[in-house]
Amino acid sequence: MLNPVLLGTLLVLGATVAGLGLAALLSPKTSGSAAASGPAAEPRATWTSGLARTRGSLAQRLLSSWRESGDAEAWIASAEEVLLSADVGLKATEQLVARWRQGLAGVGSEAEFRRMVISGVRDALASESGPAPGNQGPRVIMVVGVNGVGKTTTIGKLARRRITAGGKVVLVAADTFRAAAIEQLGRWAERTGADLIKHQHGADPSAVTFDGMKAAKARNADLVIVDTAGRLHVKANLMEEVKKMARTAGREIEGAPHEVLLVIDATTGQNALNQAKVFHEALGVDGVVLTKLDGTAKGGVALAIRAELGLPIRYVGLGEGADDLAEFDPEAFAEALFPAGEVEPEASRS
Ligand SMILES: Nc1nc2c(ncn2[C@@H]2O[C@H](COP(=O)(O)OP(=O)(O)OP(=O)(O)O)[C@@H](O)[C@H]2O)c(=O)[nH]1
Ligand SMILES: [Mg+2]
Repeated sequence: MLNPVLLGTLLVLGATVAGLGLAALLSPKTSGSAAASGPAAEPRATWTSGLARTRGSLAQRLLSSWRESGDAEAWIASAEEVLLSADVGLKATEQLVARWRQGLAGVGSEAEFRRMVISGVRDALASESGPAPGNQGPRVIMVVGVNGVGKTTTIGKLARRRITAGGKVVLVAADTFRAAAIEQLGRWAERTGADLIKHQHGADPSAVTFDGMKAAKARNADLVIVDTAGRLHVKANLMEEVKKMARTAGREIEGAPHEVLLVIDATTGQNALNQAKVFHEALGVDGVVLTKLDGTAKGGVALAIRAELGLPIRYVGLGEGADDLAEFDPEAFAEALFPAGEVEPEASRS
């Protein structure tokens, strides 16, 4: 699928990224890289590698339509099509196109065109609100989402980040519905050095949550992450169960859960939005983790999530490895979508 010019660009860009140490984007800010300190370093995904397929579906098509289109209006019309087919959604498409329409007047060269596209995407994804402020005791994160989206994997990755940064992490196996779920979280606990609090398969998730909170306080953990079962959005009683878990956590640790993270699988594109609405209405989600960006051309859904749900994206999953989680960064996202090497710096539209 990659043409030779793009491939060359990616190689150059990859070398530049390595040279600048931008892979550090993916490591916890307070410490060195886990891959550097761990015995068997896994290849680490980067924004650039993670967004490769979305880049093809979005930025390259925008650029070629700009190269071909005769005037601003013609480009705007084709840009709308490109955005909609790349799962950006109607609302975000309208917003982006309005931004770009304003910016187009001053654009002469491809390099200027690239800057305009990037700043539009970055501004569309920017969010004012950061994570909720810390509390005295352990910080509690509940991770929710439909089945298979990457909740448990994300929890493992979050544990890895915190532990690499010197923190103590307790994982709570409150997905007691699926037989293998407890063992899966257990493997992540072993792999990352987190503590695991678990009950038997089929146990009451709130009872596990209660024990998890008690253990976190007793062991002076600074982060507790609660794994929950998928399929909740279609089962009212299960959604009630998550609410009960949240109340249980709040009774044991002040302000808990401090963050409810909704995990969304980017490969499901626009469908993910409907799930997200259901969860948000029922639970009051604080932020989104967008997983599997590496495997999809539908990364444009990040823009739809931001525009249609108004929820900040907190993290993105860029691969299956323990280190393949990046704190969401609108600038890095937009730049990786449209690397500098993709345009001819001096070229203007023919
Ligand atoms: N490529 C890629 N795969 C991912 C990513 N995140 C998770 N996965 C894979 O997605 C699959 C499902 O992940 P889980 O973490 O088990 O998903 P879950 O939401 O906990 O699933 P349930 O517990 O069944 O609801 C696994 O094979 C993961 O390795 C990612 O960012 N990139
Ligand atoms: Mg799971």
